[in-house]
Amino acid sequence: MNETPNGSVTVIGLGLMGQALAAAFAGAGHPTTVWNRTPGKADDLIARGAVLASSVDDAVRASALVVVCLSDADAVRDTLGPHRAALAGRTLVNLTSGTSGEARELAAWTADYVDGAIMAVPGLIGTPEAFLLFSGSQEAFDRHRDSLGRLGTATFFGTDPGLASLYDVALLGVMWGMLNSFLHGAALLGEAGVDAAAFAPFANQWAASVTGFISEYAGQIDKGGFPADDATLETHLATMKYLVRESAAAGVDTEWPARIQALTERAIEAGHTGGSYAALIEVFRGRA
Ligand code: FVH
Repeated sequence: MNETPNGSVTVIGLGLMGQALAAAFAGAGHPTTVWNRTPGKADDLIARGAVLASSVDDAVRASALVVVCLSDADAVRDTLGPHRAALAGRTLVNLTSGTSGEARELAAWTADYVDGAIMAVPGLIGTPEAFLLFSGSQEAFDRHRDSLGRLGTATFFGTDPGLASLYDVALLGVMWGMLNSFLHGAALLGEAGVDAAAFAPFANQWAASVTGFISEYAGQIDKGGFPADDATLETHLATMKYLVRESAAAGVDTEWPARIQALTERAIEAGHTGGSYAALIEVFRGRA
């Protein structure tokens, strides 16, 4: 089915995120059909003009673009599996979090499958700050690019349906790494009577500097060489030990910094003496 401007959209799953997605489509003027296992969650959307389908099958058949956002891949299989026939000729965009393997498996359901990952909280949906990652059918994505753009800034990574999910988990790893480090640092400074709010601006400023390291190290990783133009692994290791010792002395949990220290020691033991911090990629690759 070809999309018309402001073409009809179905949203299946009205949890916190699904409601935000449906509200963005309805608010942008798309005729929007919704379905949720628990019907009461559609009330606000109905007030905004969305139509509640009485069955999954009706919901799928209502639109050329079917967006699903459920808890996990099992819920997608349970909900849409019995209605695969109705998907023929429609585009299925799966915004449910999952693994790349699950995405590739679901892609076998229909030629017009696009997998997606949402890098935003529900409150940001419909703004350019929300960024959404897509992969799968190029043709289907192109056909619905404008509609999907209503949700935020959309990026398409190519025809491997698993790529959006891989980017998703890799980016979430970046988030958790940064947040763990901030929380550990806040615990450490908190023992000295420093509020987290006082630490936060410095953590933010330093995080902005670190983004520069990421770009530099990405170049080293892709070239396969790790010249220490800034600081050697040994210099990093020496200062890491202070973080572990300070934590132990303050009664703050040492597991997080000790893990970082252990990874660095493994890189040095594997022969990356004098290399840059980017050499740790070999540890993560399982080669050190
Ligand atoms: N919320 C967020 O900030 C994040 C941002 C990044 C991406 N995630 C992913 O989005 C998926 C949905 O997340 P959510 O926040 O909307 O989750 P809930 O509010 O818990 O809603 C879950 C919906 O899934 C329905 N559901 C669950 N199991 C089944 C099932 N077996 N059959 C049918 N529907 C099912 C549930 O229905 P109900 O409980 O209301 O009846 C909700 O509609 C998720 O992958 C995040 O990782 C969001």
